[in-house]
Parts: sequence; C-alpha cells; structure tokens
Amino acid sequence: MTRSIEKLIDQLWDSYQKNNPQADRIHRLLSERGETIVNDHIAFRTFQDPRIGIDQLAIPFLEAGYQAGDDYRFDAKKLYARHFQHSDPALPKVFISELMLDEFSDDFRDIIQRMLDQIPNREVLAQPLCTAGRLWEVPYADYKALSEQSEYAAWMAAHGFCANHFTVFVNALTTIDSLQDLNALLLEEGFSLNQEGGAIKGSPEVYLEQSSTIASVVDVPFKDGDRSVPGCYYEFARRYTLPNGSLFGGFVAKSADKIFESTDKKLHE
Ligand code: OOG
Ligand code: NI
Repeated sequence: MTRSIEKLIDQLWDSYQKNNPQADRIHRLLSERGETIVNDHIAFRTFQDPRIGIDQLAIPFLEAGYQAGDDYRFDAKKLYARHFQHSDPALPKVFISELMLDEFSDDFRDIIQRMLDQIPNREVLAQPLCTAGRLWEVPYADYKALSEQSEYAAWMAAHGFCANHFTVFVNALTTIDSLQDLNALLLEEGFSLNQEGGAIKGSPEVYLEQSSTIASVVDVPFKDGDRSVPGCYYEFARRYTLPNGSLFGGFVAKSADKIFESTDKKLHE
C-alpha cells in the first residue's frame, strides 16, 4: 500500500518536474544508462513566521514519523535551516530553511507582510503547506526590491511553497563512480552547473560532496505581467561513511551556503 507520505513526495516530484524541464532530462539521461534514481533529499524554503515557518512546513513529515535533525545558520544570508530524517532509508531527507525577517529593514518587511497578509487561513488550505504553491500576488517591482537584499526572498515571492530541489543520491548510481564523473557527464550533455565556490562543494573530509545545476529560468505571472525568473534546480550528493561506520546523514553549512546560490540571478547573467 502506498503511504500518504509517498503520495505527498510523488505529488511534490510531479510539480517540481513540470516546472523544471532539467529534472526530467536528467532522469532520462540516467535511466537510459540503466540507473534507478534514489532521492537523497528534498528542500523547501519559507519565511520565519509562525503561520508558515519551518515547523509548519514540517508537519506532514513529522506526522509520517520523520524526526528533526541538526540545524544550520547562514548569517550573511540571514537564513536558518533544519533537516528532518526518517528511519526508513527509502524516504528522502527533508531540508527546510527560513528567512529571518527580524533581521531586515521595515521597508523590506513591509513588502513581505503584504504577501503574507494574502495567505488564506490554514483551515481553507486543503493541502499540506509544502504543496500549496504561491499564496499571494506580487508586483514585479516588489520582486526586484526584495532581490536587491535577498535573492532567497525574491525566489520565495515568485514561487511560494514547492520543492525547491530534489537530489540524486550519487552513492546509489551503478554506472558512475564519483560526483566528478557525474558532473563531467552533465556538462557534456549541456547542463550548466553552479560553480560558486567550485563545482563540488564539500569533500570526503566533511563526509559530503554536493553539486547542483543552475536553476531553470521559468515564466512567472506577476501582478503586472509575466516575467522570466530563476526557478528550481537539481542537486547531486555523495555521502561518506563516518568513523563509526554509519553513512553521514546531515548537511554541511559551508557547502549549503553556496548551493543556495543556484537560484541567484548572477548565475544567469
Ligand atoms: C537549499 C540549499 C542547501 C543543501 O543540500 O545543502 C541545500 C536551498 O537552496 O533552498 O539544499
Ligand atoms: Ni540540497
């Protein structure tokens, strides 16, 4: 029987894949080599607010038996994050971050407040928050103003609640031995990788290596018309065994800091 958490993950994949043509192409590229793709983790973004913060997004995962793992801070980006994991290794980890609104100016917060004021009461949301999409309308000028202080805030304004990325678990690939080889294949096939801080973030010494594509540019309806803006990206993660013999199951803040930049406009210029 399919558990409801699996249905939720399938639903998240469906909308992610519809808005992110790269995902389907990368899946096909790997499937054609005979690979079965295992998803290491899914990531969500939000604003730090009691109605929609990390705790709210985590609800369906906690109900399905996920447990809170480590937390992470990104001072320069004014972000806080936590990961969640399940004892069933078939279920992906979940990485949820939130923008610390308290650390921004009144003008910046006013723009976000205008968006949050449009969110319907939770009772009327017949679906988990993480699949709700964008729950507000926003003029393009507000998107631009937010992006000057936080690319993350601008991304949230444009896209709302959805899977920001899925992640290929490189350890489970059988025809590709390393993240270096996978990156080479992706580049050869014409995909662009986020090169901020080097194509590979992390190392065996921190038990995690990660790389990611540059987010696909997608058309988004703003209050005053459609605009092309960065959407979602795809990530690749290779995990290493800890001295105690178990596979590292966390995240590395220094690497995550650069992975966040996969949706930055500067990578599209
Ligand atoms: C999350 C970036 C961090 C990771 O695996 O370290 C991350 C985001 O872009 O929302 O996914
Ligand atoms: Ni990630």
